[in-house]
Amino acid sequence: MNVGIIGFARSGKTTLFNAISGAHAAVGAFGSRDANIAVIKVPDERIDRLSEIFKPKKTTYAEFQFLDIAPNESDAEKKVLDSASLTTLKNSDALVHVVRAFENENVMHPAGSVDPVRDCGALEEELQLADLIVIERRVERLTKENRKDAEYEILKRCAAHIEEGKSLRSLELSAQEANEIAGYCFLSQKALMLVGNYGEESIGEDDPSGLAAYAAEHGFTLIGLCGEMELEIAELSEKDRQAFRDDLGLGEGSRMRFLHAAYDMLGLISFITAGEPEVRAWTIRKGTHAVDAAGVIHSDLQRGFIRAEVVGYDDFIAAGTMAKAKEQGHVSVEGKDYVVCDGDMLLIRFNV
Ligand SMILES: Nc1nc2c(ncn2[C@@H]2O[C@H](COP(=O)(O)OP(=O)(O)OP(=O)(O)O)[C@@H](O)[C@H]2O)c(=O)[nH]1
Ligand SMILES: [Mg+2]
Repeated sequence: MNVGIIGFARSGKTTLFNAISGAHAAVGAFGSRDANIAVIKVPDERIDRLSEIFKPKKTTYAEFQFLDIAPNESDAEKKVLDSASLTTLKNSDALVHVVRAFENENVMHPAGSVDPVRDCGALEEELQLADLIVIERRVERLTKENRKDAEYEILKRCAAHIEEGKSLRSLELSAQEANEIAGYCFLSQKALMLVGNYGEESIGEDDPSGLAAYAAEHGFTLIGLCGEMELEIAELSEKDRQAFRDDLGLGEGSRMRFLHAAYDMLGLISFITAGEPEVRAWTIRKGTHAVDAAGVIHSDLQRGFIRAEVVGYDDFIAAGTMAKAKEQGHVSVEGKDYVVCDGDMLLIRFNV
């Protein structure tokens, strides 16, 4: 999973990136001119527990890759994203828009004032326009070649949708139509989560900037946090961290809240493989069939799939060992079409 962090210059992208990844990328005016990249392991108590039981040679957590997009400072038009960033983001599975909601007169906002709802609209529009340019170029080409085929029809529909001021995310497509345009990796079609970066003074206040109402109206997942404080906390020792959070009434760490929200937004779940060589979590979308889950592990397992032996994590823990779980009838034998559930422990039988 690859998540692109975008937002206006000085909105706190790098601050958030550091807080969730434990990286130490430079913030403020000295920030990098290139995107920062970090891979973070998704904490998972189930994997911890299974590692204790199986004592594997290797333990592997699910991973998220984060890309902290550098601000566009060259462009006279004051776009948030330059063309290099737009290209980079095509490979992202989802976008996170860090919206500045903190006041700080020492930190300039490129638009001159702090207005979260305005910034959300502006960024959406940029993503839409970037898609529209791609669409128009392609439509022109198809028209020249006199190819008014299925692709042409669907692109025309996409263009009309954007011209109404809407993102492709909200365009209803059949599976076949979605497939037809998947190769374009349209930016306004990607799942997008909002992170409101609030000032310390806003902690505990209800929707101080109107961002929550905006998110609800447009169906965006929103998490609110105070980036600067989260970063300070992230740099404390583990012991001090929770005490500090409890003191301030901050609840779960930004990293966990962020990851949970991202998992939800993307409709992701984890399944597990456990054995002596390795205990490992794998990330898939909800609704994935066993044969496709096998493919996430290795293409051979997908190609030569025979069956999956499945036990839910809780059932396994209750039984204590695989043999007992079998005895108690908790291990089922499933075919290709079995829909994998969160926490399923899978053993794929295959033959190539
Ligand atoms: N008061 C306050 N300042 C913040 C907060 N988050 C970030 N800042 C400050 O705002 C400045 C910009 O933060 P960055 O994290 O570098 O923002 P950015 O979006 O990565 O900026 P660019 O990479 O230049 O686009 C830094 O001086 C931060 O310390 C916050 O929650 N509250
Ligand atoms: Mg930055």
